[in-house]
Amino acid sequence: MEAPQRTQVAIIGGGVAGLMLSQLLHVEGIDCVILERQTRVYTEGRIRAGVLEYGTVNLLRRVGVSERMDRLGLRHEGFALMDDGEKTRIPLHDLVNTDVMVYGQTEITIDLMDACAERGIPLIFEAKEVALHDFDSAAPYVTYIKDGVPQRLDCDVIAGCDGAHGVCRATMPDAAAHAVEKVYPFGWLGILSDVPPMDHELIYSNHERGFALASQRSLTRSRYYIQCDVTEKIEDWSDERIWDELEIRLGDTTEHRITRGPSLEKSIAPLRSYVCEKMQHGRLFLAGDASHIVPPTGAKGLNLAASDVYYLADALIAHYKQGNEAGLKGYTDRALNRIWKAERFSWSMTQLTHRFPNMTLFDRKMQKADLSYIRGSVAAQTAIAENYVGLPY
Ligand code: RFL
Ligand code: PHB
Repeated sequence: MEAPQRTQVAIIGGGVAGLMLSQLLHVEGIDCVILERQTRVYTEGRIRAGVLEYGTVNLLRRVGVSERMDRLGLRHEGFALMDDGEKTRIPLHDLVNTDVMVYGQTEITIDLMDACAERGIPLIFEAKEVALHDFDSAAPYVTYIKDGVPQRLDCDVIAGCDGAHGVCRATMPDAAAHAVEKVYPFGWLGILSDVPPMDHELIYSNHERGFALASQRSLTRSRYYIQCDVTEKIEDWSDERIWDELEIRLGDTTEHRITRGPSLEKSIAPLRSYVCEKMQHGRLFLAGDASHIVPPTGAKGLNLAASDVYYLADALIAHYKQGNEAGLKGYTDRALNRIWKAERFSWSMTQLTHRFPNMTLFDRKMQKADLSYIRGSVAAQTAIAENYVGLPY
């Protein structure tokens, strides 16, 4: 065992939650160390979110990590809901005077990792067998293996930012008893390709063959998804088969034409809603996917990770700067209040846009009526818009 290291906040997980938290603490002079299980190349290669709420954009600006995003990100003033080919645009900007930013999670991860390197924030890759100790005492510590050598990190607080399959929630006492879950009977098959997007805005389409989404990463890189069975194998989906299906579900007209190209990445992700309502115990605090999952339909996962760590950083700053413990005590309640609203929005967008197995005619009529109401009501569109751009925090 190497001599113990010491920091104020030990952050487990170098995804968006952990990296963003490190920056929020660093600008306030609070020390932290990030322990990440994977290599840098692996973490940068994961293709995930693409839509940033205004609050997430502002957080990146606040910590001074927005130069590339402000230069390369695309401001979107609206998006479309399509049902059996009939399109309804939700004009976000006109309705709530706010846009969203299309800028990939991969790029944010690169920007935040670069900022850690520039600012001297220790980010330790390939930290294996991370284990949490004594977090119900005033002297917690974390052990891990780096390059085959056992290490010990003493700290004041442990931030569990290690995603849905990490060690922190698994170590949280009683977490399972506080979990609320809904599993959806389908997944999303995603394809990334260097071709121009079919439209300048996102299109969420409800089609009789299932849901499809036309998204993008830039003016030359498209990201598409189709609803599929969770038992499907990605090997059975050639690029051509995916493009054929997208053309059917999204329509292919002279106005909106899908440009085909070779896939850079293809994967299938299951959809679920999950909340672990126990987000803290003693000196251990969970944030991001470590404590909740949303179906991607509302584009909320990464954005919730950002608002969680905003609340956690706020509480830690009050603790260190003013000796005020109220923020840390109230962290779970404050975070859950926003989490459940994002869960509701993601669930309702999923209900509205997907074809469920065993759906009855009544269920389908409800989708149709819902969309017809949205189409004719500024109030309904405004409710969607304010959730999509992100509720304030
Ligand atoms: P992450 O990104 O999973 O990061 C957790 C990190 O912890 C590491 N780790 C460990 N490190 C040390 N020791 C251990 N024992 C560890 N176990 C795990 C992992 O290697 C990893 O680096 O969680 P975080 O930071 O909470 O961020 C959450 C977001 O990544 C996630 O919510 C979003 O990607 C969800 N999501 C979307 N969110 C949006 O806001 N907008 C979107 O448009 C959007 N689209 C999506 C999505 C997720 C998708 N998939 C693949 C589920 C689209 C898809 C297809
Ligand atoms: C994406 O571009 O990956 C994306 C966009 C919007 C969503 C989900 C995913 O709702």
